[in-house]
Amino acid sequence: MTGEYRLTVPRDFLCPITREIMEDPVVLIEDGRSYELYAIERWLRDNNTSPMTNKPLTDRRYIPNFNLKNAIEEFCAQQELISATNRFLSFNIHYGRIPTEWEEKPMLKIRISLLGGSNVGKTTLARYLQYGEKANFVHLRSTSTIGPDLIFFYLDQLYEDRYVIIIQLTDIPGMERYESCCDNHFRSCHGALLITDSTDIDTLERIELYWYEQLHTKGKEHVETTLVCNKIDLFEENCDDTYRSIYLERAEHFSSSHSMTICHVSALRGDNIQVMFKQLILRILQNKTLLKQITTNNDLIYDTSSTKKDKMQKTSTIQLLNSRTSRQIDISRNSPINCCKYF
Ligand SMILES: Nc1nc2c(ncn2[C@@H]2O[C@H](COP(=O)(O)OP(=O)(O)OP(=O)(O)O)[C@@H](O)[C@H]2O)c(=O)[nH]1
Ligand SMILES: [Mg+2]
Repeated sequence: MTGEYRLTVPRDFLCPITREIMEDPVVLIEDGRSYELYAIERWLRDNNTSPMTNKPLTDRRYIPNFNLKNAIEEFCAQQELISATNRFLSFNIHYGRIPTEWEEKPMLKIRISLLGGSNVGKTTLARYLQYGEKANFVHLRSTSTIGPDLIFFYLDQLYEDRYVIIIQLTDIPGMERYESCCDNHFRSCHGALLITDSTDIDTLERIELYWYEQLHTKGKEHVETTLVCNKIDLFEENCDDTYRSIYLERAEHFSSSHSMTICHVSALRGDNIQVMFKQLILRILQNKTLLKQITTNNDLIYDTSSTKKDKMQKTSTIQLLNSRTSRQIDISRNSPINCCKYF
């Protein structure tokens, strides 16, 4: 996703004998230069000169250089952090069982809600993220979602080299008669995809007038949002120029006036789906307020008692484990296999 970034090693951190970063730097008193301890010891066994000046030594003593050691340790810690960030940025979103070696690691859960009217493509989008191109071969009953479906994913890179990131995706029913059951998901989500069908400008209006308003009245103050213009395949093929420019202008105006990202996708073909999710996840993790909630308040939204918390934390894993075995079964739109019963 991004190129590898590394800090330049200051020359003073390198031992003049080994040309490597020092772990135990010592100062040779006579020439005032720092060397790696084992390297200067070896040098002085065979030589009676300064490795740097080549002049004969009258004083062969050396003392630890604590200041340099501290500076090198700080540099290495910073470099390690950068390397961990570089590794993390190459993450992909996965559906299925988390690697066994991660099962005991601490988990952070990010909640993302799919919001938008009926038929805009929320379930199709979630299915694409689950199954990729195979999504089109998974048997789906062509019914609308009737209860919020929770689907769990994990990122295949550890965050800060230690946290497993679990993504809880909520696929909300878009039909108006189910709207009242969505309040919990407005309140708890850290990020939301506001989805429109780009071939139907009324779905954009519904986002402006209802879904966005609900999210901002009931949701977290700092929730990260993306305006999703779905069905670009149909938009490009079937819509005339006049309609397209009206729709695009309105979508861009809405997104820029609310400082949200806009993304053109096709949930059916999978265009831009992974990229869009990756961008949203990174924005959530870069949002200090949300990150604090995710790291300190993870899973405490419904119940603060430790027993319930433990149970909920395990749920993510359990759900991921179950999802592997249930994948080949008939996967209807509203199949409970993706619903986590504890929430
Ligand atoms: N051509 C095309 N069709 C799409 C796309 N996304 C979704 N669809 C179709 O749109 C219809 C509705 O998609 P759903 O994913 O069920 O819509 P939904 O938003 O989940 O609807 P509700 O569950 O009622 O809220 C289905 O027939 C999908 O195949 C897309 O990007 N391109
Ligand atoms: Mg649906």
